Amino acid sequence: MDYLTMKWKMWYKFLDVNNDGKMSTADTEESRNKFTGLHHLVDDKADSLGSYMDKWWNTYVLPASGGEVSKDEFLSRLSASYNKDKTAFKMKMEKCFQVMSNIIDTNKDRSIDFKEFQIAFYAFGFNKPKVIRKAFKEFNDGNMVMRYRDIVSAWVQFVTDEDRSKPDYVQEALKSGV
Ligand SMILES: [Ca+2]
Ligand SMILES: [Ca+2]
Repeated sequence: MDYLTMKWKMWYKFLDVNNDGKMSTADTEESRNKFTGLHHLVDDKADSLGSYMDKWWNTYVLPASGGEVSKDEFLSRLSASYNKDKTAFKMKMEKCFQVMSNIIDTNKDRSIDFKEFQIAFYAFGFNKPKVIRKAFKEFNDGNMVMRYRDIVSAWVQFVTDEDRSKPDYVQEALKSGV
């Protein structure tokens, strides 16, 4: 459990996009603006992707009403949900990263290319080009694009797997840069 809690703390830090020490709607806004700006999305496309992104935040990491969540609240919420029903927790996290994959796949070809991958990290305030490049290579096994299911399974492993003997790519990447 300690290992998982440590990874959830890293996730919290990653989600604190503006680095003010707490996760809140300000992070939702910051990530949405960075994401639409870096992809040069305008008008309807920016609005619709922006609203998907807001919905992701309010469904999976913030309370439905928005607001803010302290690190302690975030950890206790995750651990309560995890301990109540591990299978349900895992399914929820699968949905969480499936929805996110769909958002970051801006050209909608059902795969994530390097540009989409990089902008997704930048949108969350993770500005480490070398780490991102390395993660992309490790993740995708030398292909030019990544499949949703590889991204989803890596993130699901990061947030649900207690086994510290398995290599954890997301943890490795975040460790060297959050
Ligand atoms: Ca913040
Ligand atoms: Ca794509």
